[in-house]
Amino acid sequence: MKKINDNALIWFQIITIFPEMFRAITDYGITKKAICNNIINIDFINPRNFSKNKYKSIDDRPYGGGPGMLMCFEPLYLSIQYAKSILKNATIIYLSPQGTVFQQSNISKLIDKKKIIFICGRYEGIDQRIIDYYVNEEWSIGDYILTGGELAAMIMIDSIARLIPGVIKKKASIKEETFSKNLLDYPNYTRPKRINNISVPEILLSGNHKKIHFWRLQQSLYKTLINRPDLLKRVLTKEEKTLLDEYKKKYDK
Ligand code: 4H6
Repeated sequence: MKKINDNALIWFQIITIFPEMFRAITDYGITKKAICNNIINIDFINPRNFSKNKYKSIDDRPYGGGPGMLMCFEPLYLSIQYAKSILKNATIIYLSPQGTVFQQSNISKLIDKKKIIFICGRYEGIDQRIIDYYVNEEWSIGDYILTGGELAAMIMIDSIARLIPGVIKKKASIKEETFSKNLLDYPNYTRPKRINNISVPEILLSGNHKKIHFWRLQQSLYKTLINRPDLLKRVLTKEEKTLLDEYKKKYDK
């Protein structure tokens, strides 16, 4: 029998007109396993079921004019009330390009909430009164526009799920990650030592753990400097500065 950790159970209630999209996380990999092991639970509410319109429509034109349609207040409001009746005291999250940008450092506070309702917007967005009166947190996954909030919700759930105790086996692999150190990852290699005439860097085969540590740190620092200089705004330690200078001397022209 699999061990079930009741303390860790995080419940996601998702308000979406496209619940089938979420198979990307419910049917594959570690998130699927987390659901099977009762570490996370994902449930759906379709606002279309709350449309009182005879065509089951849930969109309407914006007051003041302009292109496109908006999700109506009522089916969303009724979906939220239903979600809240299932998940008492849940935090209601709305994903939109107007939200605060979601980062790795925001995840732990969300894990502590244990009950989260996601509202997935479609069309050009939703009636502002829902946001003003019923939404607790408005997040964005980054500075780009999607056709709906579903992919954004899945990305948030995936990144939250893997930090829940029991979802990923090795704690070390999480602690060592890019964003906890504010440095990008160093390059990794696995067998064979040589393939298509391409070799693994000699130092990784040396067995000298101290040298390997400094090589990896040097690789991380240089990669970060080139691809994400914004992460290197902090003051470098003397050791980091030395490693970076040494790398630049060797490879920069
Ligand atoms: C809310 C409001 C999230 C949701 C408008 C959602 C990007 C993100 C959406 C919209 C999203 C993000 C609908 C506006 C389509 C543009 C769905 N896009 N849009 N960065 N899209 O987190 O038209």
